[in-house]
Amino acid sequence: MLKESVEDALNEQINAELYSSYVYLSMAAYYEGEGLPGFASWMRSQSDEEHEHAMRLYEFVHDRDGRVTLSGIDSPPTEWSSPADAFETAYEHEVEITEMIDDLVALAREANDNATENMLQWFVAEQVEEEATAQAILDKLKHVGDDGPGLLMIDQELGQRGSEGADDEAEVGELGE
Ligand code: OFO
Repeated sequence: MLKESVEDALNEQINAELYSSYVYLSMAAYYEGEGLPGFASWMRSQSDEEHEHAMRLYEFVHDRDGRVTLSGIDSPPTEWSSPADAFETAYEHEVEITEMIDDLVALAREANDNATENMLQWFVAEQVEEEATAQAILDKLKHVGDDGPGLLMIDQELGQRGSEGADDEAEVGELGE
């Protein structure tokens, strides 16, 4: 049985994960408009992954006999000044989500809710990866600057995420090397 304070915070996190999904979908649309299909496809995969994060929390709340209550999702930004600017936003967004997860862990500890704390450890590890991946791609974008061919090379690389037979995480991981 979930304590009310933990249930409320988990519902808030479900909303934050759905907002993340919305932000990345908005970025996908931006990259489509910029003629960068690889970036767009990467962002669509990221958007799907965020939806899965929300559902992971959804399942957990129900498993603990809690009640999921959905609330309005804020409008995401729709325009960025450059491909790198959008990734800068993605990176900063992930840093904020990490802070939210850390606050949730602290709340679960305070409530002596070991099951929630244990479940959240998956998100703690996931956030390390999310931040590192966004940072690695952002670094690459900063290196290529305004170099068109360099940008197209990254676009091609990002387009491989989730391609048939490829390991999704490995594909992303390679971008950080
Ligand atoms: Fe759900 O990890 Fe990003 O936001």
